Amino acid sequence: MNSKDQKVLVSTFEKEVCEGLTAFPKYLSSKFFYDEVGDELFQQIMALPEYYLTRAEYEIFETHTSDILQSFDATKQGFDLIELGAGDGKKTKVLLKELLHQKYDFNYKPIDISENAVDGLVKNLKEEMPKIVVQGQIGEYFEILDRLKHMSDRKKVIMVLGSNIGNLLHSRAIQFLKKLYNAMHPGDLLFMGFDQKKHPQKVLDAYNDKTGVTAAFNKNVLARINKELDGNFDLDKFMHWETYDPESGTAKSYLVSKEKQTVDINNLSLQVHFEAWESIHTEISQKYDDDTVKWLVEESGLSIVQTFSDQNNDYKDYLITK
Ligand code: AVJ
Repeated sequence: MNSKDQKVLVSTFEKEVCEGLTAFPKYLSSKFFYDEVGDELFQQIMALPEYYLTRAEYEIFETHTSDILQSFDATKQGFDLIELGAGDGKKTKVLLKELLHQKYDFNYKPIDISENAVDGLVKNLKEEMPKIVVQGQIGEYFEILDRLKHMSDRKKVIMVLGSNIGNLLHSRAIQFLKKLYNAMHPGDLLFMGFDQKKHPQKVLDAYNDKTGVTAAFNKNVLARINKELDGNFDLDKFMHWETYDPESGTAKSYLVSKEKQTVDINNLSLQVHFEAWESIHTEISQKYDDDTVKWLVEESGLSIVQTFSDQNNDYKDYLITK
């Protein structure tokens, strides 16, 4: 085997773990939270009293169902409903039920980075709503977008819910929106959730719950390195730390080493040294306001048509067009 072949065999996970843990300051991408354990922990997060995001978007779907569907397909010409980062599809089911009920002509294409999540959702929909044509796909946002353009010639309504875009820095969010722009034809729609700026304490609490589920979720990336790359992280020697900057609207998650230590990652032949209180940055969860969303959207060549908000104005879904 030559070195080029060998490189191909190195997974993104291996490559990025190596890059992130040898960098200064250290970082790991939040996309690696989501294995089977991580999916389960995220389910628990969505049910936490502190994690308002899911309930707020659920409320929007429940109170504005007809308006939202009307905005998707006013002319009833039929469309493909494509959901990026579908997860368990709990919120989307509210819409799917009503789309069926009102006899809209549509296919549902859920896409997620977690194979586990997509398989579960497709199976579940087969049982609960057998009439819907569902085509699940597994992949990362950026790679999926390249496939999206050629996926069908019907009108597309692309959904990115849960403020999933909040994991991207503004510059990457614009790249992502530009890619969506390229995948869209005029008249196609994008329906996107953006968590809004609010009382800083409320944001901090959402990402630092009392029961420690978020801490376990954050540490799951270390557990994954132990499992998949034969590492020996001692999870008790790290603590979860959350910050929120009300000016930028950026919530950040870290894992902080409680002591000076060295960790082996055998499959990478890597030793990682930590000074006491050294951090690994693991996630950003961006909070927005209308001006910022408008800027991101217009910077990408798209425009906002309409917004839907919960009663508290904690969270907004934006209907966007090319
Ligand atoms: C799924 C990316 C929207 O950032 O709010 C929840 C993930 N991280 N608690 C978020 C998450 C910690 C979540 N997103």
